[in-house]
Amino acid sequence: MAFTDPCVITCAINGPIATKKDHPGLPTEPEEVAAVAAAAHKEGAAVIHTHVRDKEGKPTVDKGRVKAYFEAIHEAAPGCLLQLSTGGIEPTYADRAAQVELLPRMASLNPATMTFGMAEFRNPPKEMRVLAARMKELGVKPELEIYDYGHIDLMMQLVKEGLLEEPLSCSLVLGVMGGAAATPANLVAMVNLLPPGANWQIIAIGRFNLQLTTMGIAMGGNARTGLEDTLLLRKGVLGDNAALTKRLVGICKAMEREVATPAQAAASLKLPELRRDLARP
Ligand code: KMH
Ligand code: ZN
Repeated sequence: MAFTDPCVITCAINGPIATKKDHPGLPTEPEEVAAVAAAAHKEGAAVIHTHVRDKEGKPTVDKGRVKAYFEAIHEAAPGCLLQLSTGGIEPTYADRAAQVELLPRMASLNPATMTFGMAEFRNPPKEMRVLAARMKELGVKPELEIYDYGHIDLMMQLVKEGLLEEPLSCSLVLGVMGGAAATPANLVAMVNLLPPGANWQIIAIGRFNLQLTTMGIAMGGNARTGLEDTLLLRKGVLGDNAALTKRLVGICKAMEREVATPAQAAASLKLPELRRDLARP
């Protein structure tokens, strides 16, 4: 990736962990998710990453609910690229994985099991390989979430096994308790370990979100923001998805980096042909 490439901005609008008690604006109902996605898309997010919640706000893999989210987002923000999470702590791995049968354009793929704050984030090696193989078969682009150095080796092992196709789309997630810390040294070292031609974005969790994301943009990477990554715009001030997206767009502009349109993002991430996007067979 080059500094001259347009920056693909993803907004991760809700995540699987925060609740409305943590942030009253956290979108969980399909209409809320759609409104927030449209606002973030309008500010410049080409990609919307979402976790699906039930009526009580708890993570769910209910197919009807997943479809309702995607139909609502397509309606409110036509053109934006949708990325469905197969992550999360609560549903079983098999249930999380089954969501790709609904044919999102992209979905997360987490190569490794790890401690995630006080939780266990389970991605068992055999089941994870079954999911990778199925995504390849269905033409669902994996967004590979890399939380630590060894996850890069594991990802390359999957390439060797023929389960992942290059160019890879890697998310370097820094700042999770249980993964690599959000430091400039870790970001630079991990970028240098990626294979030539890989696309990467920085995901910086919590306190150092702004600084590390800015650094990723300055390095020519893509960038993610949104309430999944940080609930705050700055110390003591709650953020929202549109405001967080607008801030990243401002940083790109200040550095004279173009912000990618969805079409530019789809081309640079080498997304498979749009054959059967979710809710749009
Ligand atoms: N928030 C975490 C449990 C993903 O979207 O695939 C990580 C996660 C990643 O769920
Ligand atoms: Zn996620």
